[in-house]
Amino acid sequence: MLSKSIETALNKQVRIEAESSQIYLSMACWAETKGFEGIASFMYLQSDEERTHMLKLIKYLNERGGHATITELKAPKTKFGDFKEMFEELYKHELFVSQSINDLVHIALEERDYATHNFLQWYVAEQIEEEAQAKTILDKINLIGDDKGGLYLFDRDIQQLNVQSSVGGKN
Ligand code: OFO
Repeated sequence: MLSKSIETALNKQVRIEAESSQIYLSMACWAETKGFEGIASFMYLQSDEERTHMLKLIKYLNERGGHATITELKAPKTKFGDFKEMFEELYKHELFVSQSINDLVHIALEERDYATHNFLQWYVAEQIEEEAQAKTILDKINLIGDDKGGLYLFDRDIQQLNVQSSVGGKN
């Protein structure tokens, strides 16, 4: 049985994962309208992943005697100055999510809720992966700078990341 404070904290994370999904969906749309199919499909996939993160929390909440509550979400940004700006935001957002997961882990330990603590370890590992991936992409984008040809190749190469993530069986 979940305590009220754990239930509230997990529900806050449900919302963060849902907002993450919307943020990446919006990035996918922006990239697609700019004609960057590779980046767009990478972002669509990221958006789907965030939804699975949200659902995993929802299931856990409901199965452990809590109630997952679905709320309205903050509207994501719809336009970006350039891809560098967009990927910087993605990286910053992942850092924010990691912090939020760390806070949750902290609350679980304080409450001596070891089941929730154990459940959250999946998210701790996931965030390490997501942060690293976002950082790798950002480093590449910084190397490319304003080079249009480089961006074209990057758009093609990022498809590889999609394939690797699905082969790696994330989620
Ligand atoms: Fe939910 O993993 Fe990224 O944010």
